[in-house]
Amino acid sequence: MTDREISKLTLYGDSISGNCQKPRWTADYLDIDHDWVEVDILDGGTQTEEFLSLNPVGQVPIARWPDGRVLPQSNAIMLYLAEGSDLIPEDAFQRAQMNSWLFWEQYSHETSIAVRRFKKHYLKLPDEEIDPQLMAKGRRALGVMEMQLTWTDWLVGENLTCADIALVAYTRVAHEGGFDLAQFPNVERWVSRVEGALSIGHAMPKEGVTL
Ligand SMILES: N[C@@H](CCC(=O)N[C@@H](CS)C(=O)NCC(=O)O)C(=O)O
Repeated sequence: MTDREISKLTLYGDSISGNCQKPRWTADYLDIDHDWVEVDILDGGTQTEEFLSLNPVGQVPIARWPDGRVLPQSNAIMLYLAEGSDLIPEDAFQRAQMNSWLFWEQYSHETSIAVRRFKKHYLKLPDEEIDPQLMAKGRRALGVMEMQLTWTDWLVGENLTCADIALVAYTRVAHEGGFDLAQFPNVERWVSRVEGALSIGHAMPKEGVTL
């Protein structure tokens, strides 16, 4: 993997991971030419010596450039790729609001919704073996988004920003973690809006997932 010759921006990620989709969707949306290298997290792909030499933390996504630069962390990669584009508000306060959602996503949303999804959908753990706090915390997070999206179409400002991309990543597949998005109708409508803006398929509950 490290020996691989790269001639352009290369994103390493696992397609089942919302975190990994964030930089990929951003690059696609902005027409940034890139290669994608699939790294299977369930098969230990992030723990090989080769991968650890790129990211000692042992996590995807990472972005790598031909000049040797490597950048981990989904939101950092997304922000770097989106620099100067309409995905980042020009107004300083709106930019701060976008960042506020991004920090919240990593602390309060991803840590409940993505974690419960991983345990339920991928590790196939029965509900009794999953920390009940994850459901409670995830529902609280969806409630916060529902409140915001009752008043606005996008999380910040009048159009799609990095905040929407970050938050939609796991919200659109929340049903795989046992969350019922029908109870959050404004969030449900926003998911379709963001999926439409990004030209990605709709992750339909009960009909499998299009990532
Ligand atoms: N805060 C990081 C989280 C990255 C993360 O948790 N990556 C997971 C996939 S979603 C991973 O690589 N897990 C494999 C492992 O820990 O071995 C980000 O947003 O990029």
